[in-house]
Amino acid sequence: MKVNFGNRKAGWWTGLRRSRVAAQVNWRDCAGGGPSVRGRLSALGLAATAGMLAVVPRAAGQIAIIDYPSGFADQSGLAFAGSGALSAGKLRVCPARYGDRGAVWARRRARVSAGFETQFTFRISNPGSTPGADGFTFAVQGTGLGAIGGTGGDMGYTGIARSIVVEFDTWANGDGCSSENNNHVAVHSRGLLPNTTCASARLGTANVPFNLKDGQVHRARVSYASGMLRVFFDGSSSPTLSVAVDLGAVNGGSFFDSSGRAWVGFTAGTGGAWNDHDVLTWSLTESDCRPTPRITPTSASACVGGEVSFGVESEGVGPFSFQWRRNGIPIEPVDNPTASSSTLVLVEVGEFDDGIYDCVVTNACGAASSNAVSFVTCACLPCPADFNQDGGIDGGDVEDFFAAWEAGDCDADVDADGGVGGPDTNAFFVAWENGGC
Ligand SMILES: [Ca+2]
Ligand SMILES: [Ca+2]
Ligand SMILES: [Ca+2]
Repeated sequence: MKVNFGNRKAGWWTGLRRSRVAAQVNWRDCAGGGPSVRGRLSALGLAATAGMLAVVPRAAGQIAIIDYPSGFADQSGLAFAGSGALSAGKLRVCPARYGDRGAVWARRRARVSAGFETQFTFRISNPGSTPGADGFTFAVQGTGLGAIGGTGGDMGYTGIARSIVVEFDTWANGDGCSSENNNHVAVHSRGLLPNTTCASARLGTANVPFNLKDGQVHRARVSYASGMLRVFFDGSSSPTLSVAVDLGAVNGGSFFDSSGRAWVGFTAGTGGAWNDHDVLTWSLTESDCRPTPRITPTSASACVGGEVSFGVESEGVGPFSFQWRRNGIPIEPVDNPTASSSTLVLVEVGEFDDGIYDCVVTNACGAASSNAVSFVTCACLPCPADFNQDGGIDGGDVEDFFAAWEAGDCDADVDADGGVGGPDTNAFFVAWENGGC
């Protein structure tokens, strides 16, 4: 290596050194001793923050998929069966007339397998000269939008295979089926087999603390979480009925599709006595069961030619698939086979690898992106005195060193401690004044 002492300007760099040290103090004050990658990423026009990417990590919680908070003016998302119909902005699931039945289903299937919550207001009214009958159900089924069951005490659901219902029963049939009394709530399912109001399908039952067919508007809430189906009334936080049931394996069978979804809606029936069975508002949220990917470490650097790896971990139900991205652009597995695995490995790294990385993780519930992490390559010069690597040691090296140092570029990490700070200037000048490495 040629050492060019001729270009050294005694005194010039000493003053520069003092001013740069002062600048360094300010930098550390402002940046709080931030990571060495900051400067390089800034030069790339990037910021090491998660918000930079178009897709942000998801928040755990519920996804609203059915939302009719003030009626059903728009019925495009609904399917009707039997005598189910829209009536003045309400769902008239079954009208007040002799021997009828009806059903209304949301056209969009709900992913109820991982948990859901639904709320609806209902009114059972207009009995005419009869005592009023027979009741209605909130139903979950894997049969189809045309699903409809029997009339009368069958409440529009007896006969629907692959279904589970919460029945609101207003008539004591006295035939061993739906016969508890004329004011109860119960859960019925036979898994893949056709459902029935009879005891063979009864998973739980309870009396309702008010008169279901009093002609007033009532609110029901049905939740399913952690293997427990619960029914609440009129804003109460105490469930009227709680039933332990695995919706994915009732009688050993599942009525979900491969994504854990099923149709949800209402059925109702009338017989020798009748009511209007109306649903006035309805909402349903499904539990967000997408992955929750998290990458560690959140930033990394490596010497040019070195290797680095990022791992992503995710809670939720597998199996998972992975797609790593650099600066928001998917990395093709043909270019890097680890881009479709849980650990991204970058080998023989160079500045072309610098950037922001994240990973999109997908399971049966959908896709979610991880936090964003930053990566930058560092020169890790074997001879930092010749900072610009032109073969000579002179003022040009001082200038280039301080340009990198001010930018926080990890190339200026001369003492190789992982950060860019005051000790690096000392380390640089020790090497530079010695005129070699
Ligand atoms: Ca009944
Ligand atoms: Ca040089
Ligand atoms: Ca350093």
